[in-house]
Amino acid sequence: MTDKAYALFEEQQTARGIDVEAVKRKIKQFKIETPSWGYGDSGTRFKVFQKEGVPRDPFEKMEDAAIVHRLTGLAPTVAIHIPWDKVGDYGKLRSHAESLGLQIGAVNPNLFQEDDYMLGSVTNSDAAVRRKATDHLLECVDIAKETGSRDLSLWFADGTNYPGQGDIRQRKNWMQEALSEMYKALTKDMRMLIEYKCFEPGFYHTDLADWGMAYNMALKLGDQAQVLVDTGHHLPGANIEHIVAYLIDEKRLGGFHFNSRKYADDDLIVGTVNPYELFLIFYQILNGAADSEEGIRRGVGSIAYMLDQSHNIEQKIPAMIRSVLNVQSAYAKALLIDHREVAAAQEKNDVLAAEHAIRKASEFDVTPLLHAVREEEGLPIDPMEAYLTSSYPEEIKARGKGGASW
Ligand code: RM4
Ligand code: MN
Ligand code: MN
Repeated sequence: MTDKAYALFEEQQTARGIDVEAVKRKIKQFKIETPSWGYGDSGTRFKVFQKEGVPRDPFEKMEDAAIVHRLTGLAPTVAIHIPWDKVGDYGKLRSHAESLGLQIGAVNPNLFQEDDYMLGSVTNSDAAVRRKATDHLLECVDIAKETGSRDLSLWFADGTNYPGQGDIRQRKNWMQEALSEMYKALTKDMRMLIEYKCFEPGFYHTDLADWGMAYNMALKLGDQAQVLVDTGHHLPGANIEHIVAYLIDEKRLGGFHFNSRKYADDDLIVGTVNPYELFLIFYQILNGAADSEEGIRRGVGSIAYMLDQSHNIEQKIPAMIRSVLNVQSAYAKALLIDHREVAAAQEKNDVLAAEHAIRKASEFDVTPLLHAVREEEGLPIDPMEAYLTSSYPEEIKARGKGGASW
């Protein structure tokens, strides 16, 4: 059944001049990191819901992440959040992950869950709190050494709620001081991915409010500092694709935190609210990498694709499976863009033809293509169904309620 649909797809795409084998190779290479915190209990600011079967510790989070990877082939790395994933022996967590076919991905310092940080962490007016926060950043660099992680993803809740509450310029300098100290502790192969967010929990100002501030900080720090684009961290209407293209051109796009949003930092399953935006993000990435040497020079090949979601009302493992599949299918569609066709339309200033060349790629049904890829990789054709009909959902119920939460 899939054979026939795939044969048609291949014929149709080949006729358009698309190299379907190359597309398949790229799909097979494409990986997405899942966040450990997306497997645990989480909630809104009104309530944390406790679910049956939720992992009780970081080791069990790895086990759930391993299932997602085993069924999709898409998620071989898992980001950790410290201290949510604090363990006595990170070497042990690393070997546990490796025994499950995983690797530990980005290390995320957490500087927002202690009373000391109520008025800021690295930008707190109290030098002792700034010291403590910076020490935590350094601790995370050490953890990254033990876990074999390349990336440190940095998000700061630092900001203010009222005009005059803090000295914005002073805080900017304190931020730079802390990040510079951390930067010096990096080994040559590590990267600092600097995340920005326009508001929340600070509602008047946020110390790193947008990509420009994160980019400026990265420029001051050096080449190992790059910008992390969390798709939920922009003001409504922001053109994220433009930010992506700009950062690629400046060689400073370090990675993504994918999620969907309707209003604010909603952290919903990626690709559910605005799949076209996701597709357009990939268009910019592939455009940056169209000429492969040029792409490599711009660092497009080392972009870290990560999810940053919290699943409050949905089942956690299926939510993660849906998320990685959504990203994969947006990527697959973007691989069907004929960049020569776009360039030819641009050359003629044919606005409608250019837009059409992009959009039509998103309108192809990539299901037969993805089925073929999974078949070739020895993966279940339908990973979601494979999970739901497996014994795993039943087995984890033995963990009971009250697992790890933030
Ligand atoms: C923040 C930000 C960070 C994430 C935390 C949990 O809004 O997106 O990346 O680590 O949430
Ligand atoms: Mn994030
Ligand atoms: Mn966020």
